[in-house]
Amino acid sequence: MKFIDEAKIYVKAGDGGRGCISFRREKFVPRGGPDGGNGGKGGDIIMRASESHRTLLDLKYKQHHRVKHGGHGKGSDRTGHNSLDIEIIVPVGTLVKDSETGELIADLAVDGQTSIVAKGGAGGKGNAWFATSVNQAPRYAQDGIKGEERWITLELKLLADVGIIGLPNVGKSTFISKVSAAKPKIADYPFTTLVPHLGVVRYGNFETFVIADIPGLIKGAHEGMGMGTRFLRHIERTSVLLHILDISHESHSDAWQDFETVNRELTLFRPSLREKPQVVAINKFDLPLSRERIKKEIDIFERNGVKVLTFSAITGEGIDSVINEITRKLHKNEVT
Ligand SMILES: Nc1nc2c(ncn2[C@@H]2O[C@H](COP(=O)(O)OP(=O)(O)OP(=O)(O)O)[C@@H](O)[C@H]2O)c(=O)[nH]1
Ligand SMILES: [Mg+2]
Repeated sequence: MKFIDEAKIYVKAGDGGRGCISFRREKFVPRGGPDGGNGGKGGDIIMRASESHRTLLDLKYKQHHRVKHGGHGKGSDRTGHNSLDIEIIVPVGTLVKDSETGELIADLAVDGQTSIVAKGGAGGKGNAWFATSVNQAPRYAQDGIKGEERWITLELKLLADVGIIGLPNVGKSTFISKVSAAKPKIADYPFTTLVPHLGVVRYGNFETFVIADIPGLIKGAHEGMGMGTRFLRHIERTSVLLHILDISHESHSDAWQDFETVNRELTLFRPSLREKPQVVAINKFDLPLSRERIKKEIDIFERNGVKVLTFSAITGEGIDSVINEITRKLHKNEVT
């Protein structure tokens, strides 16, 4: 399924039905009183978050959403019927904004949560409603109120506790596939991962956290290099980042520089992302070249006051310590 995390749609709620002007006509009643019924209410447009939806793809194909107007009032005091609401299902984590003003209408962060994004108009009153002792035969009725209409922008920001960051090819997807049931594509070339993937990690007795694997970042990503930085929004709601590094390839310069490159892109995208606690870990520790170089690399990080772990996403060595460090930081975040 295609992963779409942005959409712009037009919503128009139902207009209220017209009130009716009518007078009773019955046998043997020469001048019957007013009996024009009220118009029915126009239906609302409601947005509902659902765990069963993962993308905004449906809304790319259907951009206009209109609700029918409420039924018009009729004679014999008959009220027009209310028109039915329309429900638009979106993935959990969808932000709804007014396209014109940018105002946040709703943050649908919980399964089943709903928000009315366009309110239907009330029906107009029929002439029967206006009858009083001094005006027993009013010859007027109201039109229904117009239903709200607007363009809205939907932005999906996945909900995860932990986000994995790093240069391309460092083993981010291999890690998530090892620790969760998520199965993103893994390959020995950069930019294998094109869209975010979520995985649920089980640890301790019955505890879990959600981790997000995103495309790799490179220098200049904020200017659109590589995959750019737009997918970084999907880790904006995380509380901890796992920063994976790789020192195994021949041409590798130094891990500290890679670490700084990725962090700089985070800062340029949004400074608050750089402030999230990071667990820093060097992958591919099964490879001799990685082991050979490790001491020098760790020294540099230590001098800069950054703790570094080592692991191998393929053999599994060191993965437990990485998970422990992540959960320690997650729990620390909860307390403070
Ligand atoms: N030897 C070894 N190879 C690994 C390890 N982890 C990942 N790899 C290999 O590194 C390559 C890249 O792995 P991916 O998991 O696709 O890397 P990624 O960081 O998700 O890459 P992008 O999605 O392109 O950013 C693949 O060929 C993996 O098999 C490891 O622990 N040891
Ligand atoms: Mg990947």
